[in-house]
Amino acid sequence: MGNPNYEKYLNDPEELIGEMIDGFVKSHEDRIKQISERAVAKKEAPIEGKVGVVSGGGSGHLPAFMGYIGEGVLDSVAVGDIFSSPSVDHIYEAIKAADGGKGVICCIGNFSGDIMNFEMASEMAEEDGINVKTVIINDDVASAPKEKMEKWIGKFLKEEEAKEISKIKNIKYSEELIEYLVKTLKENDIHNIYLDIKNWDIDESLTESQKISKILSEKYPYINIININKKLEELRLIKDEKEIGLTQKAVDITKEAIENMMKNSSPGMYEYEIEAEYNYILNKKGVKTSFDTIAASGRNAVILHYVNNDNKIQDGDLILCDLGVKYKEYNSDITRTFPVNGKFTKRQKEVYKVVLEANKEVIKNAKPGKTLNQLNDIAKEVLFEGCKKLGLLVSEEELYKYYYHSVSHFLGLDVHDVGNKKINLKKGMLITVEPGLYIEEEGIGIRIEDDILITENNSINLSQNIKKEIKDIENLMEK
Ligand SMILES: [Mn+2]
Repeated sequence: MGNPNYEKYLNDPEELIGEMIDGFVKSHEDRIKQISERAVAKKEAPIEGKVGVVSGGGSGHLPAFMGYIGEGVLDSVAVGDIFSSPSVDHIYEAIKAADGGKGVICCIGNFSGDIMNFEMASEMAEEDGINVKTVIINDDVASAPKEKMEKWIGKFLKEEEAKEISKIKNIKYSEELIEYLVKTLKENDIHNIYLDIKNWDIDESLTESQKISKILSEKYPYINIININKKLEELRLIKDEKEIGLTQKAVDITKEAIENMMKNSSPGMYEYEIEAEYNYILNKKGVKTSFDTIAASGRNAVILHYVNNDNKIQDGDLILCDLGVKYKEYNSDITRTFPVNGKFTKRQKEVYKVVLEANKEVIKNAKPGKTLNQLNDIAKEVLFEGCKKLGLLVSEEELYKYYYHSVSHFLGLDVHDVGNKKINLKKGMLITVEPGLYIEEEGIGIRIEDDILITENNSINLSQNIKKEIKDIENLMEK
């Protein structure tokens, strides 16, 4: 977002909002009722007064906002800097949700690809009898001449072109966001603004929502600025069917790519060559990794975040591959460990079986009511008993030598998604289960990681089809 330019607005107010204001105001009574009902249901203090929302600087909160609007908790939404490339589905959801709330939609996209998504989404909406009201596009697309930059990164979209392509009449640049917002506030007597403000370190630069907060509190001190970050995090924790579907899709592509790695690896290859077998499938599907791929052979596997992947793999080595796929903003996070020559040694099998047992035991216990900390305790118990049998340990205190991370984290829009390890698991949460053992002196590092959906009474392993039994891996790798 560029210069807010609100002075200009104060001196020369323009008609920026149009027809949506009427609906916005009329629907106000119902909205407040719904907000209060939901608040009571959630045993929270009701939100009073009209509600506006601005987001910015969060990571992937857009779907959560949509959920909020869809459920009538919030009236309007202005979303900034969340996705540089919102998908058609997300835009469509936003349009639908904002229609229900008679609110404003301000989505920010970058290049023509995004505006095409807007077009598709608004067409879908129109078919459903919903009117698209406002779209704000990034000021990267703004009026200033950018011919020089266009030679480097492609054409910028002009306002008129965006209107033409998207058929959306009300198109604005994001540098107009503040004045647009201020006008909406004034004309509608809004006094609560919900901002998505994450707690950043003091030396980090201001996020968009912090900048907006600063401007508003300076110029409009009567407005309450309320941080909605925590609420959004709560919403993000519970995934709806669509989000689960997207994650499953990410997992399914991961499966295909891992199996391609397993089938095509042999001693003497470099770790990056095995990584390339993974990337090959992702590239063919037009998706990206959800984080830097770890392909760590032999002794490298005891380093948790080894991403150099430049070592030559020796015959007899295991290779630990921790990797994921990002599919429409949702992530998989999977680890498999396999023998590069296709056959586990006796010792490798012994250690592998311990880790696999821990993986299965934790998955069995991943259900509503449990916490991630409790799951980690279960992992530690199994790993400790296993280490005793392997002749590695005598006391539980020593386990940290061979197992030094924790067994689970939440998964979602971020690979390490929001949520802390003390809360009780609930239906709709997505977690990883990833026990490991790292025996440096033997050059063995093994981790087995699956993505688990918590259900009503139990859980579903979204990655259950990705081979992890010793015989299945060996069969798959048989040349
Ligand atoms: Mn993980």
